[in-house]
Amino acid sequence: MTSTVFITGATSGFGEACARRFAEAGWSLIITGRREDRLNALAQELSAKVDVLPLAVDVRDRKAMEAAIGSLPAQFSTLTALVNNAGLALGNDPAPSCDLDDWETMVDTNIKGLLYTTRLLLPRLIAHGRGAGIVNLGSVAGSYPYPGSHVYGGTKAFVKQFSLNLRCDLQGTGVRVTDLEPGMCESEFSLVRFGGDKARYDATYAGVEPLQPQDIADTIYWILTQPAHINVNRLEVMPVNQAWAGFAVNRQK
Ligand code: NDP
Ligand code: 8X3
Repeated sequence: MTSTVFITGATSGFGEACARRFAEAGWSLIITGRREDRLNALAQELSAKVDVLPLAVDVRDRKAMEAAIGSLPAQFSTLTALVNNAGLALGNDPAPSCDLDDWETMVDTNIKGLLYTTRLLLPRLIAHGRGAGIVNLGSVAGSYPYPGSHVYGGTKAFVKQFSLNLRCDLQGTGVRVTDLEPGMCESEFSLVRFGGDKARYDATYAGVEPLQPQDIADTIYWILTQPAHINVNRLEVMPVNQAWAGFAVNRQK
């Protein structure tokens, strides 16, 4: 039987690389994202190899998600895998000067969107049972604090704990859950974070040799194709040139 993966945020970065990686391995794809033109172009390209269903939907829109998932064709009554990838960071200014709308958008996308997708697809993953799996895109920002990470890091800490908690509730179903926690990876992520500022994007990655979306797609594919008795709980991946800084100490004059 052909395996099927549902990937959120497949219009760029990790999600797009993932769609290509799984198509290469012959999996059927359900791909989502808001930018319909990109989604349809990817679907058209990959449908030369595998079955692809594009769903142009905003993960923050609970009703639209319910409608899209509720009307999946019968062939998708079971799902092998879910990659909860859609997400974003907005800005990295200090908390007191942040826009509350940006904070809300991160919470709505990275937390609530991931929850809607997960809850709505759980019955199909459980129907597949043994060998099915969920990979949630957490981040090193969910474990290590840094200035300007505030809500973004907070959403990824939620994703980590939710993933571990979900594992407990899925005991006996055969469905695996992984929190994948990448460090710096070169993608549109930084263009989105810095409001399209290409100079800040370039400065972010300059001289680092950051991870590439293909690296993360290969890791996700590896996680989801482990033997059915193995659950990768959490996996941190960083570029060699990224590590941790020390504690910040404020010295009184
Ligand atoms: P990109 O900006 O390249 O891709 C983000 C994807 O999410 C796009 O396809 C975008 O599609 C989709 N998306 C964003 N908001 C929504 C929404 N409201 N509804 C539906 N889709 C949405 O970023 P990356 O590929 O780098 O990031 C993917 C995930 O990995 C994110 O969760 C990010 O937090 C996480 N991550 C990224 C790291 C990095 O350094 N790049 C490191 C660690 C984690 P569209 O705009 O078309 O809707
Ligand atoms: C994004 C990785 O290092 O920019 O999740 O916080 S980092």
